[in-house]
Amino acid sequence: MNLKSSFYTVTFLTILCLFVSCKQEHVSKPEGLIISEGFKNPLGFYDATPTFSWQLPVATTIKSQKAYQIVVASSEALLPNNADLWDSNKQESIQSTFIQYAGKALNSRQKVYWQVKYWNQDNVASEWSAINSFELGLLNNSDWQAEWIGLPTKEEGVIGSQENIIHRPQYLRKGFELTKNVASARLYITAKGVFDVAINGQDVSDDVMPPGYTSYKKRIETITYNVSNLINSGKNTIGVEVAAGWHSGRLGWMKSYWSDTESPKIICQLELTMEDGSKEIIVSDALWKGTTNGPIRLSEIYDGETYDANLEMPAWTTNTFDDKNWKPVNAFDISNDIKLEPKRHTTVKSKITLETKEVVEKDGAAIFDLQQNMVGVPLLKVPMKKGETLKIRFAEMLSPDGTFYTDNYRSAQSTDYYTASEDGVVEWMPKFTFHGFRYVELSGFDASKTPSKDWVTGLVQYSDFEENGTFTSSHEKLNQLQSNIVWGLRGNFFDIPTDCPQRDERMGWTGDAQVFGPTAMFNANVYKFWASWLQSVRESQYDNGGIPWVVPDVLYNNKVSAGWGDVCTIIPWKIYYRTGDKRILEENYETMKGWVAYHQAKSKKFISSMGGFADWLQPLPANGDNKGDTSHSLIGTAFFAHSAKLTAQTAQALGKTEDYNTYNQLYKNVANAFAEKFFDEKGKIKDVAETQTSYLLALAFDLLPEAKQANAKQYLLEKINEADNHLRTGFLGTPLLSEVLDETGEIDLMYKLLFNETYPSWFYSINQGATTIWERWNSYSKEEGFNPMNMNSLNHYAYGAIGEWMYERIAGIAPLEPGYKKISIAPQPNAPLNAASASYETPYGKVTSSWKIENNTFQLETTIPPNTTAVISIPANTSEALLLNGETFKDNEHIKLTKTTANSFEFLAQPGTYMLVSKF
Ligand code: RAM
Repeated sequence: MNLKSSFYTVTFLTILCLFVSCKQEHVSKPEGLIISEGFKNPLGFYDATPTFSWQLPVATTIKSQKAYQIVVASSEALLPNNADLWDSNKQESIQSTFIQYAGKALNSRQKVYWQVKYWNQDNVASEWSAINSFELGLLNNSDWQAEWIGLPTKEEGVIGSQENIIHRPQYLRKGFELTKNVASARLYITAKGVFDVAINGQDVSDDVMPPGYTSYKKRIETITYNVSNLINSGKNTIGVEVAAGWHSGRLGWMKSYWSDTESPKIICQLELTMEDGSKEIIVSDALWKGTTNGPIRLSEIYDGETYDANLEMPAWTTNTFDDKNWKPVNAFDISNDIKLEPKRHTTVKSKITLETKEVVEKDGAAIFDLQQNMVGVPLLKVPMKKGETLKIRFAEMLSPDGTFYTDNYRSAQSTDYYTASEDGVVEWMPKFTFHGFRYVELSGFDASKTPSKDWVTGLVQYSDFEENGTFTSSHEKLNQLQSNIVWGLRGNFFDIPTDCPQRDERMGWTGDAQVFGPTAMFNANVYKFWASWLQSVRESQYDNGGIPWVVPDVLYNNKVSAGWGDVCTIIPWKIYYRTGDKRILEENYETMKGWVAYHQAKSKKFISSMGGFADWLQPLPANGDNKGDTSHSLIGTAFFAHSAKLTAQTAQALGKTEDYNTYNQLYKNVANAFAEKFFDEKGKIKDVAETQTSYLLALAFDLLPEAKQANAKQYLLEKINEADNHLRTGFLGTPLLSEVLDETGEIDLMYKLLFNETYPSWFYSINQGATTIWERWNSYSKEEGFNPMNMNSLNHYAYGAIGEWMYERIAGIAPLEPGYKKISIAPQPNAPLNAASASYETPYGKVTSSWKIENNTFQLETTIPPNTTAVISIPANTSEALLLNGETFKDNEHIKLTKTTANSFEFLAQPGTYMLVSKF
């Protein structure tokens, strides 16, 4: 090569490099980094082998990922080039979610830093992401040097409203002295009960009723707090309040359980790293002191809280307080039977504030209306006279005469009391209880003052997750339904998924969870919430494979119900489909198999005799039974087949071919037996009651041979028609209505059912003033008042299961492949709607679908996130023009027309935003 040509070569290469690096500059760094089930930079993390996920930023240069590299190190300074824990190296892979950590083993307390970069579709590398971190909690019981401590409250012999033992809340404290300066401090803590902790007079956190509710006999969750800023060199004091909570309080209806409860206790370990690098540790032990003579006299989840300000102990969590009259606590070794594990989802917090909208005075009391049924506590700012007691009552609704409707709280007293120690405005909220209410009634306040709205504010409390899906439409009542669904979610995700949040129940009913789970996953970022509860489900499974009615199991009655226990196959599968994370399948696979074996044990020749709650609360049952009209055996057999099928699908996803064959064959055998036993050769129900739900189960779970299917569908339509085009379905049938009618092309009919205003229908309760989903289709009516049954929750999310169809089919956003790697945008417009839209945070980023009908055109605007593709389908008169972003549609690199029928266009779209307009 001569000088001149090498000059040209160098120049050419320089220009090329400039061009490439110029291009590289446009490939911005990954965003939205999370680990495992959706944690951002967590502290006290539970998972020593996490997965890593990130999102590609929205930019025209970024369509998809070709490769990635993750680096993990023990300090920030080592990143990205000297990762000492793990360097994945460049991996040719489109996967940007749930990549398994495969580096050095990580230990309790370890803080780990990580970063990721990716190569886009043109193999151009992005910049490195921001550095993220996670710090592990105490992963093993052997990490604990502390002991369980507490006072023997059981011996105090205080008896509650249902002859239950009341454990008075305890105040526990300990002073300690440090000679060196603290560089960093971690407090590891939990309770058999619920706790609140302060150090040197300052609250450690705003968590509500930690640690939350697990299968306490198997596992108690621990919480980690960064308390570096609260500890001084010299004297310090830590103080912990502990109340009965779920662990030692009244729960369920098992008297034997309440009377047998252990006195509440705490365990905590304050680990300090001093500035000189030395370590110190302060633990809960027999040297702590305690009292039950503090201001919280009583605290029960169902019954409420009683507070006496005369017993306040100012500054009891500071060094100046004298605890000479307090008693030494009892201390107990931790046992290995109960695992202490870092909490694997987020604690409950006060998330939303609701102002009072209206105040009325009645018989010397003041009633505050928040105009929204909610769950949490009131924040009170009320003028009082010294020595007077404020009585705080709650109700979800008022009776027509303006009095409180509390029959539906059943034995739950749900009443708080506050006794004032001086004249003036009292500011207070209960700490270790929660209520489900729209109305608050106060009596006992300073009668010389006129009640005003600012006396009561509602603090809405639920597990600290973010909402991540939205739905709205052109129809006010449909929007109210969406609002009711979301409020049902907020109200019943109080650390575990509950059936209802207000009466003497509030338990993790498995059937309710099973039907509402998928809708919850759209509305909120609740993967970790479900994964955590599923751990309790696994821990609660009976030895014979049965899954209890409620989880955690406090009924201890060894009873099982078809359609309830199936939560252990249905929810993991639904989560997998929505997230794409196979770990949820791995974790739950053995439980699924155990459950299917239980089904099998309850069946003869594949026909089930399991029984249970059946199509719970079906409206207008012929026999007046809460369990409805559908055959229990038919329901049990249908769920047997369905769980076998989901277990087969799981085996397939996990690459277990032999298991797949076994369970798939089992599903087919059960389905055949089902079709033979319950359907005649034409596909009509035989020998048992013909109900909407029996046809729905058969069709939704794919249990009929093709020859019978079409007819079965016709019989279903006849049943619906007989009911004047109204639903006749309870907990199990209702979620299947939309799925089956949609799949069989009966969109018109589904719209009819959804927009029905008369009983039974979703809008019926809205017409009666519902601001949440009700337990019964007719929990209340303007004509007839409250349903006479006191099992009548006005905040019961089960029928909110319709939400899934609203987002997936009315707005039209659904996964076509696990995790929304491939997305379906296929709205189903129909009268009376002329617009609807939804957005959803997929693991890859935000997807939106927003349509409206205007001047005989159908207009869809949709955004497809990076690293995904979408199949878009829109209704159209396809003989007329089609516009893309205002111009005549032409195939391009981003979007291609793949199919045209007489009344629809179908496209394959790459990431981006598209405005499609068709004649309609
Ligand atoms: C009631 C609740 C719950 C339901 C059970 C069968 O206690 O309504 O929602 O699952 O019954």
